[in-house]
Amino acid sequence: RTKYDPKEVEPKWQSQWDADQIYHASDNSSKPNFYNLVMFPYPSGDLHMGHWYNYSPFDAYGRFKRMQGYNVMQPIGFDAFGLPAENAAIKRGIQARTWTLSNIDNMRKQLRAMGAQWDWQREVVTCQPEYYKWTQWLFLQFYKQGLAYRTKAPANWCSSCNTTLANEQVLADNTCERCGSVVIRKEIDQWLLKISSYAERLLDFAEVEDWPEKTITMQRNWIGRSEGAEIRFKAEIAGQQEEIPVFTTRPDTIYGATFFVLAPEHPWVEKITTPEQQAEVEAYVGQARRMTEIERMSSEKEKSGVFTGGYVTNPVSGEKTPVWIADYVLMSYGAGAIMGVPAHDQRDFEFARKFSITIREVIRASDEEPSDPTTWTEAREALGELVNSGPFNGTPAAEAKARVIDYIEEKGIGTRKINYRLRDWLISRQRYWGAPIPIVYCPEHGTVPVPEDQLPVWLPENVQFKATGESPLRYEPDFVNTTCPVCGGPATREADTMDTFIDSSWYYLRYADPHNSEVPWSPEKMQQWLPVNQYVGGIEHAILHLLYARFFIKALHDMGHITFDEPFKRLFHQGMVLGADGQKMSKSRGNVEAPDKYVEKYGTDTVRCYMMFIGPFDAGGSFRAENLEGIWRFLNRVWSLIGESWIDHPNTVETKDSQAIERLRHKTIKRVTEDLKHFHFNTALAGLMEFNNALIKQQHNPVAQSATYQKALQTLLQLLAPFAPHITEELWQQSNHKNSIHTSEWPVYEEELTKDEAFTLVIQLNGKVRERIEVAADISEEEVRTLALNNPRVQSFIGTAKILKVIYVPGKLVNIVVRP
Ligand code: ANZ
Repeated sequence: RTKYDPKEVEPKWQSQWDADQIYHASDNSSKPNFYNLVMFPYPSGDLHMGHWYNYSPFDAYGRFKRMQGYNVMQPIGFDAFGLPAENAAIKRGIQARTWTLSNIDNMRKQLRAMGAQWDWQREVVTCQPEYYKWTQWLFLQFYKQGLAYRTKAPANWCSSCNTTLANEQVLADNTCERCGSVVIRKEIDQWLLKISSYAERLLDFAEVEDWPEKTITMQRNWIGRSEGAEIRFKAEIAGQQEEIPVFTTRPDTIYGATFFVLAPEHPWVEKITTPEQQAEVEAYVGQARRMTEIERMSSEKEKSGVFTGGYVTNPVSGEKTPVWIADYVLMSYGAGAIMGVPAHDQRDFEFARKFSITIREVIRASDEEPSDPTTWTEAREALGELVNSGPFNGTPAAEAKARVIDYIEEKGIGTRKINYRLRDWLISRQRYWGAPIPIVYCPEHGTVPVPEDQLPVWLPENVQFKATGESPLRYEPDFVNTTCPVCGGPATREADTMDTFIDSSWYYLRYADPHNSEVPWSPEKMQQWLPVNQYVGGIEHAILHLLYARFFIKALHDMGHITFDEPFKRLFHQGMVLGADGQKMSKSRGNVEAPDKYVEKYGTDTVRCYMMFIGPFDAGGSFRAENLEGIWRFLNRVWSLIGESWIDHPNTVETKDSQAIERLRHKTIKRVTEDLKHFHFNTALAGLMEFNNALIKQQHNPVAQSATYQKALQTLLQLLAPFAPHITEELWQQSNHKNSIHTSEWPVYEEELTKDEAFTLVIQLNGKVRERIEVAADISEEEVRTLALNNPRVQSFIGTAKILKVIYVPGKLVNIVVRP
């Protein structure tokens, strides 16, 4: 009998599977299609522990679905644009393309070595012109719909990376996600996608089948819907009657608005400020510019602000209200101005206390005595009724909001309004390694989209990198200088490239039709494969990638390019694989483990199974190299069990143990099937280990000669196949199977046989049947005695009689002999 040698077994089957193309998903299968998707990797150069942790269980799931009879598509590709390639180009003088493609080559090898069922014919690489041509095409579709627009906007600017950053790339401490430098604000012409116009639609998850609740909540909070009103305050400026709107979620508190605040960047600041206050106001505006929104909004920060000298009139109460500027009011939210209601808003309360502004209570609980608000320590969120509110006095708080809104709409001084925190998506990057934005600027015709038949706008090679803060493409005359598609006159190209989140917003569509050169995808392929049945990836993508992808799908749906409305039916987030010390793996902690050396030592199957055994897939766990031994021994035991026990021509002698083995087989099928359905890989493996142990126990007993036992061995291999695809394939084919185990049918179980065996125990008293009860098959004599003697019916027959003896006939009856 040969030793288990993964080095021999694994490459052999990997080439065989490739040659037989068993993992290629046909577009025309009679089986139902199942699209199993995992977030594609960035081609950093190496598959790390996290990839293995993510991909092994994901692949096991896909294999399970295939064996269950689905035509599974499980593609892989590379998210190949982005900063690291460009940084390599700058630092080491390597072409970004060369760096990227050689990393991809290496990672392809590693991905193959993993033995996952990748459908390589569908590979997608986002930096290839065949792909980014369609990324550009998509941009043009958004542009045509008015969903892509260019504007001067304050951008997060990292002086070290020399680029703008999306809000999401700025960390909470206002530093750059990539390099850690402080991020500043800068006004610059940029392209944005109007995701904000999809805010309401994106809040709706009705079409989603199974998404983690926490991810839905994160997206909803990120979108940040607020219901309230826009109310226009009146101002007299240079003798003119003007109106300045505020956004408030609490119109019911309008009588408590004792001051008014403009964001420092608000266009009215200049106009409303009196000459006496001008110097102070200007100094404050300058100071606010140097701060981030996050710093400005911090509740820790002491309130600051300056009086402008100007006043506005409250349109409901008619009260003359002083106008301040303060940095806690942001220009980018609502109307960029607020009515300050210190009695009921904590920030306003702090502001009013600091600057001795009147605090007027306008909502009071009915059982509360009036009190002096200057003695309060914080704003009150009382539920009660309106007070100090003129004609609204006595209105219950619950109704007040709607009543005031009705009133202001009637009077034409404001409107109901829903506001969202979600900002438009800034997609311009002043960077080289991305898809060029397909726009041309003509002195005559302004902004002109590149005609679709001229795509792709090629990304040139050998560009010069200069630290200018502008895209390197701006300094490539061959790229920048072009002709206007409208008039043919000299024109210049947009030099910025697109955010790579655009690439990843649609790659899963392309997998369905990867080689189509006419259209980005055909409607038939969409029909066949989309939406994605199962998506697996990290929770860190809960709001960025996953929200952008949903936005893309909804917009494309509305444009008529696709018929579905949600990209991913089911979503699962894997946990994180930690170092042996329970800490996140990181270079600085020195606890990083490279999977390759363990693959080298134990083989892929052991590493895969170990990844799944670490802990619940959604919880993650610690990677402890010494624990690989346990899995290695398990696979070796499977190897020798099958090798020694499989009989070519069983003489099918069943024994008294056959039934127990058959029951355990059904139980195990049920357990593993249910566990795999719910991504409980670790407990499924535990079930397989128990099954294996039970079979080993009987290995040298007569039952091992039975057909039942042989069938159990076969089931063990099949159930283990998704976890350890190579060893099971080897043993399967050694055992005279002609086809791959991975295309065999998943074993089915009978519910009846998964239950513990039971029989009806007859209880007699002096030979007369007095009771029948159901008991477990393996019940002991001791238990039978206790059950029989404590049975209430039996006891009533015994009464005060003396028990002489209890006779048990196993599996049948118990007779109690008594003397009256
Ligand atoms: C008066 C008021 C009274 C408010 C009260 C709250 C409580 P959310 O829920 O986040 O949408 N606000 C409006 N625009 C702002 C801006 N640009 N910068 C800073 N704060 C702004 O918050 C809406 C509330 O935040 C609005 O309702 C407004 O304060 C403030 F008892 O108006 B409120």
